[in-house]
Amino acid sequence: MGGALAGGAAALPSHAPSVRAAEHTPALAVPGLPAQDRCLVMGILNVTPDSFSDGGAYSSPARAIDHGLALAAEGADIVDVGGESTRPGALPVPPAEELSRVLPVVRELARAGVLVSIDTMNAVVAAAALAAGAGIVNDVSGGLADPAMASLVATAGVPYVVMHWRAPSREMRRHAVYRDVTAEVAAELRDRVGNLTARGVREDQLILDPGLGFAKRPVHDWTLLGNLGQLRTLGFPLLVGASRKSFLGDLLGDGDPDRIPPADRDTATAAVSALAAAAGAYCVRVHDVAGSLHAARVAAACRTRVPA
Ligand code: PMM
Repeated sequence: MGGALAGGAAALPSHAPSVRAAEHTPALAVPGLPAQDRCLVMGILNVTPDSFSDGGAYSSPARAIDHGLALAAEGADIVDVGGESTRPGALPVPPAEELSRVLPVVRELARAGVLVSIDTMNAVVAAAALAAGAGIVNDVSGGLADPAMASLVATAGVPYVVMHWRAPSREMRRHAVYRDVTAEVAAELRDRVGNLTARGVREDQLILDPGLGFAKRPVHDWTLLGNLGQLRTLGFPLLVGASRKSFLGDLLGDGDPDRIPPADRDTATAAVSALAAAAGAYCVRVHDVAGSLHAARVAAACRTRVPA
């Protein structure tokens, strides 16, 4: 019985990749973020009536605050508060509306000692959230949507998540055209870094994100996930946001994502978190914190608990 395993291991070719070999020490520390010997876990808190994955569940401030505290209690290193849905086809939300959704939640979570990131493309919203106690800006447009974002982030000096983005949600589908998605995403992220640092943002503030599902088809999402090592050569910490996304529904529903509702994609999300962490991701952004925290710990243990 046990021989099957031993035999299988002996039969592996010497160049076979192993989880341990693929794991990189998360040596890229980001000032302002917790130092952990594992991939960080960012819990998602969408204070919106219309997000694809949890739309409406936390649209009242009281319910959102309770859920943010629950995410932190589950072990989230960061709670990411967003007030504008970015689902494909979504329309922009006026800044005043976005502010009224997120500010009471950011303020209360920060007061409770939670490390909050503000998920916004709008510099006015980011500035108000930082003033209310947020410690990180997460901008799915990587500074492209609002030209004022770079100088705000440069002045604030906080960690800044720069996601790969090509167009607003209402039109992103038609931008999902690539010849070599990994090379193009890497080049476009490199371009963003150059633009942001030229405007005073420090390199050590930056966390890069391939933007799964944003102007991407499932094949692009899988390719980027499979090539995280190539994106790591950009030299920045990577954040991976796969949680409950359509490419997981597409896989589990055998080509029909609607067969697998977003809330039934958490086990697959945790599997992605384990693989991303093993490939050296710095942070994963997820709805179900407990599953991905276990995944991140397992990936770290494959590196740290193996006797030399
Ligand atoms: N995805 C969504 C929203 N914000 N931020 C980052 N950095 N990366 C992502 O992949 C990302 C994000 C959309 O997903 P949601 O509606 O479940 O929040």
